[in-house]
Amino acid sequence: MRNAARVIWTASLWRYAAVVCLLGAASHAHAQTGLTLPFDGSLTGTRGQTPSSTSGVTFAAGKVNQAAAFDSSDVLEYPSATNIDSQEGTLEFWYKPNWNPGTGRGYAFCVWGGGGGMVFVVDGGPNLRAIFNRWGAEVGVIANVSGWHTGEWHHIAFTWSSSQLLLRLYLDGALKDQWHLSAPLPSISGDPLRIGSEAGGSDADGLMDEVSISTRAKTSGEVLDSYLRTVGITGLRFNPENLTLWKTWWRKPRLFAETPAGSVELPHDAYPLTSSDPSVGAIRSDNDILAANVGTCDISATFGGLTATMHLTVPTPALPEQDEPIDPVLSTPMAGHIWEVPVVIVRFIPTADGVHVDPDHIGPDGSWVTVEMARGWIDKFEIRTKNGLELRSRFRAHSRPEARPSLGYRVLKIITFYEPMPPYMDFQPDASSHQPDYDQILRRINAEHWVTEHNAKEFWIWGYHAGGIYPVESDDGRHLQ
Ligand SMILES: [Ca+2]
Repeated sequence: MRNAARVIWTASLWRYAAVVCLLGAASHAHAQTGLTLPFDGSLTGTRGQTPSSTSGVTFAAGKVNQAAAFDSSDVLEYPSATNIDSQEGTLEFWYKPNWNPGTGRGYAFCVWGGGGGMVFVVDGGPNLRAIFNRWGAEVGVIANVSGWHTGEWHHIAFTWSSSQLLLRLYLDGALKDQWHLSAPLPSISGDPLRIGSEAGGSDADGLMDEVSISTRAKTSGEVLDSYLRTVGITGLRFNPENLTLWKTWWRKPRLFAETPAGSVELPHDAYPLTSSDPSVGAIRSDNDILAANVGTCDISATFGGLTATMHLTVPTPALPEQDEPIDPVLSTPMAGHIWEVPVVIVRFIPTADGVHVDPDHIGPDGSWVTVEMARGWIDKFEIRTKNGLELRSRFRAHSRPEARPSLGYRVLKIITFYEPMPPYMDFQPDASSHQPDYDQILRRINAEHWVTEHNAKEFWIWGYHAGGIYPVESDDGRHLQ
């Protein structure tokens, strides 16, 4: 068994050469603090630490060689000095529950300190959670685990950092919860540090393996590396592998590691991107892709010695963007107005052939709509919108015919893009429909210039509600009545 584990280590070392280099300073082999418990037939830590008290703990086949088995009468305690730090730390381990959700009882993995101390448990929910400053102003992180099943291994990691004022909880390599502290954590003094049970209380009721406590908060990339190093990567892929971005759009790609336990999305800071043609697909400093020019290129990412490639297409619009003539009704605020409201208007009319509005973006019901029809409708709606907003800004006009419009709208510019709207992908990226990415739209038209140089107070954006886009809606449609 030991030889088998060494093979896994060796095989994964070349895969993770890049990551391991980054982690060199934190390598367990050289750590002077922390507690690493392989539980391979022994309760002794890798620095030679022996339990200060133990009874009843047995060993069973583990995730890596053997694991420690805990049930209700078991005790396993270590001195806390140099093994754990109250201000900065990471607790990570593999866990195989002996139970299915629905028991309503709690399970304890690690406990240090009484009042002001820290506990790592599953509650009756069942929720995996850490509680810090116990019995004081408690703070913590939590993740529901009602999808667990008895006999399944899971990788669990908690990090805490008073210097970053941050608590984090990871499950199977992925960040599940975080909490921003308003103050440093309380210091904890005294012994013992309990593993696998809380004396006189809950126990882990299952197997714990490869328990590692370090005295600094590991990064998301390091936690993921711990997880993947054990499960092994069988492949690396982008999703999607073919990406279309219109010129000026930017996007964080999504990279997944395939493992025997399923696919895991890698955090963006865990892999560098390269472009086969930066004049088409530029890699920006925050590791996203900017569609700099029309064309195609390949974007690649390397992680753990594997490389994934996606094909980027930056299409040529069927029609070039257009500065529209502005009707004098739109460029002239209503007579008698009190406040002027300068406006910039942006229109998105996606078209594949330059004649019809693209049914892919407005839905099959709109296949008969031509670009010219859509333009004509928007022309009318703009005038109607301006008049509606101005007329309804007359204070108590129902009884005061002399009431002046408070607002007088002046349209400064109208620009039409014959392209889809950029979707906002940072929120619920797996959803089939997204709100428009207003940041990308406003930056594209240099909204800052219109605000600072021309005093623009509103931006009107004409789009559509189909083809993967759902705009933010409000009741302001009443102005159109
Ligand atoms: Ca082990």
